[in-house]
Amino acid sequence: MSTPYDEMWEKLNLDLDAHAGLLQVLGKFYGDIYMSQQGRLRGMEYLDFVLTEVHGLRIKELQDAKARGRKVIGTFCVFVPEEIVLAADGVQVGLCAGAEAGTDAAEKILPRSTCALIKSFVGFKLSRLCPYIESCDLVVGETTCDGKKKAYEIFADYAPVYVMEIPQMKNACDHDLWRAEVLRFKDRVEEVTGNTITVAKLREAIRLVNGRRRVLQRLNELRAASPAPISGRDALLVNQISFYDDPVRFTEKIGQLCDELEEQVKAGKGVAPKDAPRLMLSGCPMAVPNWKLPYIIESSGAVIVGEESCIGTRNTRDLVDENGQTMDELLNALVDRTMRIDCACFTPNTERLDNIVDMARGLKADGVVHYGLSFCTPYAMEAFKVEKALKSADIPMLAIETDYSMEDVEQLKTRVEAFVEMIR
Ligand code: BJ8
Repeated sequence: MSTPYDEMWEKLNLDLDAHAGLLQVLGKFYGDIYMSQQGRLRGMEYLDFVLTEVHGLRIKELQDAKARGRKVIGTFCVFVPEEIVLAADGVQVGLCAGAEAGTDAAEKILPRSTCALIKSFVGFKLSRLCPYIESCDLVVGETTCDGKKKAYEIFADYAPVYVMEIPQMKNACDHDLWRAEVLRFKDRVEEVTGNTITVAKLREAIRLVNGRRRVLQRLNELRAASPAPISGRDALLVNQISFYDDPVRFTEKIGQLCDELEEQVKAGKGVAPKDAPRLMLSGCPMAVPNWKLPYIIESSGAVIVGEESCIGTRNTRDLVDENGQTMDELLNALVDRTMRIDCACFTPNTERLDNIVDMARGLKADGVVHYGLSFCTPYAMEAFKVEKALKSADIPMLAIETDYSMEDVEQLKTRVEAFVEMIR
């Protein structure tokens, strides 16, 4: 079936047949997991629309922006400072992928024992399935886990890759290293976009991205209410779309969604019964369309009230100080915020343990599901410490390791249902 976007996708060199197959599967998956929910909020219609148009209208917007001279920069990690890209009048898009399509192609150039997130973005590129990657003027990698770091070396044969060095510790010398990297990135972004970043432009970009973080903080705070006013699936979708959508429009729309949520909370209404077990997710990021585990959890009678993840609060918890008057002060503020990110790639990473316990208590979570992608060593290792910290706080934890395939759905269901029953 032809669509109004076929010509655009063809120009982007997508494999049209494989891409049509992907969209068909995505549509069915979305229908089953999202549209089957009862009593959904009005504000979610916007998110449904964005998701339906995620490879259509949004890509058209990116192409139009490119035609006007703006550059598109793709990223895989919340360490990459979007504020710099926006201050240079660029557009930043998240490229992490959460689908199994393309895995076979990826496994021809990567070991099978690579996490699904990495295989997915490499597979999307090799199979010509992702219009975001194909729209990028620059793809920014980073030295976080070993898998990503080495995958970018291979990926550089297929896309214009630039890699930022992320420190592994948080001492003064690591701050200096990261500051130097942020400066190097600023130079590269200015070169790619042809625009000079001024103090005024950077401050404006910081305010814009902070605005988006604030609205997501507001959403997260509303989820502390009982009964839970929004499903975990819908909240995850909001976080996922924050990496693709226009930041101004997204902030406005999510503000409206929060207004609606506030009304729900005032009226004592929720999406699940008041006594439904409240679970929090913690661990690896869940990129679009990775909705498998949230669906299993919420189909077992529990409700998800928070995501301690980069596609969740790890990306929105801290704001950048907006008061800097000079370029130095603003860049220092950017560096300070990013150095508070508690990714498991850091050692030691004790602040993550405190943050998880605080978050679980703040959201009145009855339990935590720790989510690790198979072959992700940093999060798998840290799961043991997380469990210990939660145990001291009397909060039970279930550790799940999985990938993007559907093979283990029944097994996961059994484990999640047993955990939910235990909590009840
Ligand atoms: S700051 S979490 S976005 S690196 S799941 S690819 S760690 S093997 S995604 Fe991440 Fe930045 Fe950290 Fe956040 Fe490696 Fe693990 Fe795969 Fe991962």
